[in-house]
Amino acid sequence: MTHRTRRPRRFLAAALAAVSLGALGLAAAPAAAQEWRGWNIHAADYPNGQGMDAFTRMVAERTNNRIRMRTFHSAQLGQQDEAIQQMRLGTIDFANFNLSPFNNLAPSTNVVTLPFLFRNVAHMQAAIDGPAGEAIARDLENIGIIALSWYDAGARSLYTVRPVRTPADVRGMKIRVQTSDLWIDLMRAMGANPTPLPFGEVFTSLQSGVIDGAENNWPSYESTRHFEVARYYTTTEHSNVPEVLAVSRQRWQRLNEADRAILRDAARESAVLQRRAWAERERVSRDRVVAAGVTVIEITDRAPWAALMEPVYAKYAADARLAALVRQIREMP
Ligand code: BDP
Repeated sequence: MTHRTRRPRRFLAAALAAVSLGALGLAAAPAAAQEWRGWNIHAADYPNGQGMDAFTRMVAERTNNRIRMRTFHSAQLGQQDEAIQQMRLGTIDFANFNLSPFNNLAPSTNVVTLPFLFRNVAHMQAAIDGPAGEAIARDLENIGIIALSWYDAGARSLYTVRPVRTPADVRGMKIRVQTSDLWIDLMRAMGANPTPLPFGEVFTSLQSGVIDGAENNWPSYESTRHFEVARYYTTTEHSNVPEVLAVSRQRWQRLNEADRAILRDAARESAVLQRRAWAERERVSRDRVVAAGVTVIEITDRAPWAALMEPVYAKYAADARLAALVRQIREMP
């Protein structure tokens, strides 16, 4: 009896709360007058920061400052996984993310993370600007994130405190990975002991011996100064996972078609710029670390490494939709 009478009251209270929240929302400053908050894990002068700053400049110009955006560089708004959550909640409005931290949330991002999938940068770009990008954009939209354009992130390789020349050398090493099941399995398949950690904790973890190494592209290895602690870079080039420039769905839903087109165009133009800056920065970063005395171990035959990756494909490219996408990517000219 009490149960029955209470229920409607509770419902009414919830409904009233929702109504007053709505009223609060309406009473707040109009969306157009607000400054959008953007997240970037890297420093402002990193190619991605340059791309994001160009994006926000173009949007401001083309909307006569109706849409004002500010990028908080150097992970000022938190580490990657928190930033993704914040973006889904709408407290971060735009961001540049690597696609691997979405592996457990957006299935098709696993495909572009897969080891030794792309033949070269052009192949990766054709896939992400084509079928892979379309699939990923759909999956990201389902979790509240609107993909606008794709940024380059080069090839990721191993770097360690002791030299690694063959897969046997990796055995038992504690290697940091991004938070992703695929990455954990990939590193296990290499024989390592995978350790998921936020990007911002890698330096101190290398220093204290919590990990023996990590894996990343030349610019990240250099800009984070990880090379000062992990002195061996082995060019395994095991993954070419690209990045996304994205807007929170909450913001996107409040934009009209004309503004959406402005954002999309600006994002695409910023990607052209980022990709150019990226190619240049890869060379610069490599030169810098070599000048600083890093030992680069060149892997010329990747077949023994790739051979270890079968279980990763068996697990992450088994689903019919993803298997078809992998096939389509492999068959691209
Ligand atoms: C860099 C990506 C960045 C990732 C980082 C990582 O640009 O988004 O957070 O790797 O490994 O290459 O965490």
